[in-house]
Amino acid sequence: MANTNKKNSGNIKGKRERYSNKQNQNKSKNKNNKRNYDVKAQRMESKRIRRERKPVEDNSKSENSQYIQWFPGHMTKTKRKIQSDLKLVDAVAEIIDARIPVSSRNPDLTELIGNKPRVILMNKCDLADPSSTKKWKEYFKSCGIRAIELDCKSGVGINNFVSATKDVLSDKIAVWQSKGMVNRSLRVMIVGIPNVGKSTFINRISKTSKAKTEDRPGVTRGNQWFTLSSGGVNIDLLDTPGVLWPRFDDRVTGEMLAFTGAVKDDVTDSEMLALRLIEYFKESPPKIFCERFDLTPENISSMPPLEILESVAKKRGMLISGGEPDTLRASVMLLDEFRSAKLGRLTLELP
Ligand SMILES: Nc1nc2c(ncn2[C@@H]2O[C@H](COP(=O)(O)OP(=O)(O)OP(=O)(O)O)[C@@H](O)[C@H]2O)c(=O)[nH]1
Ligand SMILES: [Mg+2]
Repeated sequence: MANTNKKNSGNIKGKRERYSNKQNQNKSKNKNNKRNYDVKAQRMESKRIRRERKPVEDNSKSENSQYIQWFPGHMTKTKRKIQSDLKLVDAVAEIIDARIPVSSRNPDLTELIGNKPRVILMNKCDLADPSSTKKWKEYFKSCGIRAIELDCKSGVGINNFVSATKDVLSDKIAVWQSKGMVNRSLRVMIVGIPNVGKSTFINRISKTSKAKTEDRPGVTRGNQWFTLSSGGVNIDLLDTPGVLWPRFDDRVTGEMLAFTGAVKDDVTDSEMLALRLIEYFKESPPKIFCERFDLTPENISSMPPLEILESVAKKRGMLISGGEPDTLRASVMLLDEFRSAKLGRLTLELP
């Protein structure tokens, strides 16, 4: 801890300068970065997802780089396995994070899934802003995509899964019935980015704890079948490891995935990440954030993010030798509080 404090104190001035340089650099990039997420047909989705995340200049080699990337070797293997197992399933359930419905959709998966009937499960709704979730649900509906809201922690919305899956498989089910296959199981592959709740969903719907879950990305390491019965229907669910894609199309996507815990914390700089989160808060300061740290919306819009972070550290008594605010500890705490919705139920991306 002493080492961390020393390092922290020595770096604060440098960080301040680096951060303000980076902010200036990014101002113009952010304009170009504005995403226009307007998918009209499911067929062309993956291409659109890529196109709509406009690529920005690669700054990954610059000193102030926060271009987050995480694509360990096992994800390449997982993609291959998903591709080969797709022929075994009738439908795919793509689990996304209700707080970041754009960034939590892996364009590579969308491409792999192709025309396979698919349901989108907007999970972690308990952490997202309810009115934004409603807008997303309407948005997906307008695109002809079946999407349901889920909170796998409490089980809210779980009962809608079977009816949604039956809906997208209605043609196939009619064919099976005409052939007298009345009790045929529905085979569904569960896919999504890491840590989004795929295994938790399987445990919740099967009322067991057979699938391993943990609050960190990369827990499930291989495809695994689970057989269950729900709402009088036999279902075979295939749990898969979370997959990201080899190169995020822009800086924002990496940040969103890091804010929500889909990317390993080891590959990110907590302070830079917390400062970026504070920047997002500037647009519309969350009420609970203001209350928790004795800040007003006016403070938040006028103060530089680093000053806000310092005031958060002071408010929590997080100081290093010499009375300087411990911005590293405050950053870790802030990200943790965002992830657990202690700063309120916040959705970072709107349709
Ligand atoms: N608040 C909240 N937490 C959830 C929800 N669903 C899952 N979680 C938590 O999210 C964390 C990750 O869940 P997992 O089920 O392991 O996620 P996964 O998608 O299987 O992750 P990988 O196997 O690593 O790809 C766990 O701590 C879960 O308790 C939800 O709806 N709400
Ligand atoms: Mg898992």
